[in-house]
Amino acid sequence: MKSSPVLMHLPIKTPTPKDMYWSRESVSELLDLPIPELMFRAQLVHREHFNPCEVQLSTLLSIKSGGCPEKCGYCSQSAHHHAPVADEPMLDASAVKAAATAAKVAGATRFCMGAAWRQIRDRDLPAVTRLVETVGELGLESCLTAGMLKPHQATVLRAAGLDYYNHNLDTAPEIYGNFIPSHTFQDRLETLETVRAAGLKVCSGGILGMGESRAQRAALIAQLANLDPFPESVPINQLVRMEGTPLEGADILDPLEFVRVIAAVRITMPTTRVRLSAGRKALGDLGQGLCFLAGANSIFYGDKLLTTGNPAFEDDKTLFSRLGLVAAQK
Ligand code: SAM
Ligand code: DTB
Ligand code: SF4
Repeated sequence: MKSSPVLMHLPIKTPTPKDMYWSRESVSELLDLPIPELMFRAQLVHREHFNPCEVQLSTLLSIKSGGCPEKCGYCSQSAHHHAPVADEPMLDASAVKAAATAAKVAGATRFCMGAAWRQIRDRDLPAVTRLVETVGELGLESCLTAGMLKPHQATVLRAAGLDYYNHNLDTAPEIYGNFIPSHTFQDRLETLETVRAAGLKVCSGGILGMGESRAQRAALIAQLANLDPFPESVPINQLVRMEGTPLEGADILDPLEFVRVIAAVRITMPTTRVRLSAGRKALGDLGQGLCFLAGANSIFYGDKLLTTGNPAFEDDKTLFSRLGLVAAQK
């Protein structure tokens, strides 16, 4: 059988040194591969670093919902949009303890808290710190996503035991302002540097389905992969088209495009946890199954994300059993 031109100019075993620079063109070449070739490469990389049958479980809780001053076009929590999401006060430690305990009992190893803030204010820091400590006391890994962060705040959170900070680059730099006009891509990069400098682990990924091209998806992946070091966790969200937001009428993403991105993230960031995040319900069981074959090895686990639904615990248990997957210990 003749080998394809693709096979001749890309090595079968994609090089994976941590210091490799990924041009957006090289990531585009991956995204453009025939699916069987792309999946095979992703699986080779996945098996070098992980047991492909183990998936890490993170549970998400919104600790401060709605009323956000930012204008992210996809988000139901912006005060500038007309989504039916109320501006709620921050949850207290007892509410977080109850939710985190339930998550642990259900099998989650990481508990992620999300706040609808542009940035953490110093006056909120003691209360947020208490929530981080509450999660740590239960023996769960903790993750926080609360907008931009200053160096002294990152240091306080790390000292309180925070493990991860989530701050997504979300989309390609050249179109970031089209969807998110109230802060810049550079602001996001600076917060990620602050997170890293404080010794926190980085969780950063993006949203697919906002009308971006495949080449723009490659640009996002290259940005993430070229962070030095690349993030320990990469959540990939499919846009949930929220009523009352500017993106409520966005075109539906081809699920195979989502799968391609998962595979390219796996290849370019071999040791990261690739998390299926928003949009799992829309992907369905077969779509998710393909994503696990492409190297996804983490999910948000629990029937709610921040303001939208997610598959129920029991549905995920059934899916894992059908696919022969088990929960990772960490
Ligand atoms: N306010 C903080 C921030 O913006 O970083 C933290 C919360 S924010 C909701 C966290 C991430 O959720 C966003 O960066 C985006 O990737 C994702 N997200 C929000 N709304 C979404 C939607 N409708 N569909 C898919 N992902 C969404
Ligand atoms: C991430 O990348 N996705 C999560 C988490 N990190 C904070 C948030 C998804 C939000 C989906 C829409 C909603 O529930 O409001
Ligand atoms: Fe606010 Fe975050 Fe939503 Fe943007 S994504 S509007 S910063 S909660």
